[in-house]
Amino acid sequence: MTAAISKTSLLSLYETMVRQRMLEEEVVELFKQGLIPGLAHPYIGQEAVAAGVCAALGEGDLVVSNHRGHGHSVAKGVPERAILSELMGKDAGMCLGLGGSMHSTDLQAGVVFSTAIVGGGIPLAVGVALALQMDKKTNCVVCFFGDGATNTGAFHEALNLAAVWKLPVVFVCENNHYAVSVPVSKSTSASIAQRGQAYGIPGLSADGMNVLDVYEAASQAVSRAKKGEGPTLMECETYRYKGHGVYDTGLDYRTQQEVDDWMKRDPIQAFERKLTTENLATVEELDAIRSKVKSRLAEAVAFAKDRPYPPDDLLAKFVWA
Ligand SMILES: Cc1ncc(C[n+]2csc(CCOP(=O)(O)OP(=O)(O)O)c2C)c(N)n1
Ligand SMILES: [Mg+2]
Repeated sequence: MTAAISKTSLLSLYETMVRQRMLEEEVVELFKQGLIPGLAHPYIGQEAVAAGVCAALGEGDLVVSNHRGHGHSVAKGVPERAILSELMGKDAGMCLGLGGSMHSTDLQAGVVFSTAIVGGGIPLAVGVALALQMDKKTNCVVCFFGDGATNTGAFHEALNLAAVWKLPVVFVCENNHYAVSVPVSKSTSASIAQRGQAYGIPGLSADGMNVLDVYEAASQAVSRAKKGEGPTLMECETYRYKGHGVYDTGLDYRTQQEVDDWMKRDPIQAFERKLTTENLATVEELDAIRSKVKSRLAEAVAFAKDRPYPPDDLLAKFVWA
């Protein structure tokens, strides 16, 4: 499979994951410094999912995101400076600083919206897919959500309707094994991927710690959606290294040993090993990518810190009442 992917695309997958990781590490620091109001839910550990899925998308394809969405925005091409400005509530943010971490939109990049209502984005993504179908577009929409979201009624209603109407949507479940503190083993009776069968659609399982595995599954799902064959459910098994949110150590309901075991499968390190041992890239090339991302991130942090907060009169502009 790797042979079919160009070196440029492989390096691009790597760069996307490094951008996601470095951005989130910075977000955790900025939160500790009191520079990010509200909440943030780190994506660290899950990078291969959004990187692999978004690499399978083309021009005009869309993404619906959730509360753990910074990595989705990065993978869809939103610049770090717009994300960080949004998180800090500054005027250069994706939503002019009004949305914050969990409610960010960048229509130009194709991030239609993100929502903090668990499962709430799934039926809305179906609506986006219906609009694409009615407009006779050849694009698709990807909806990212967690394992917890698959136990909401909205998930089941949305999958059923999308299947009946053969809508161009790819449902991507990021099974990071916890919904806040509840392990998936205590909330979910069968494999999430298998739930696709109940609605007559494919249910694909991908290794969410392996960016190429995710890319391959997503490519199948995207191609099916664009051919008018309908939706696909993808379950990507992954893990969040940090707590549920920036306030949570993540160790009250799981052991350090469990975290360490997952970290041994780190998606970025695993991909580095693959690229270098199979002579697909050199250590120097990967170092250069990390340096580039690091300096661009430092510029973005300085940029966001310098920006002003949005003017007060902007508040009333978006109130519909
Ligand atoms: C409808 C609803 N119920 C509860 C919450 C509180 N809440 C926020 S995130 C979350 C867990 C989500 O778990 P999962 O879907 O697995 O996503 P993850 O956080 O693991 O990425 C909960 C219960 C909410 N935001 N919305
Ligand atoms: Mg989860």
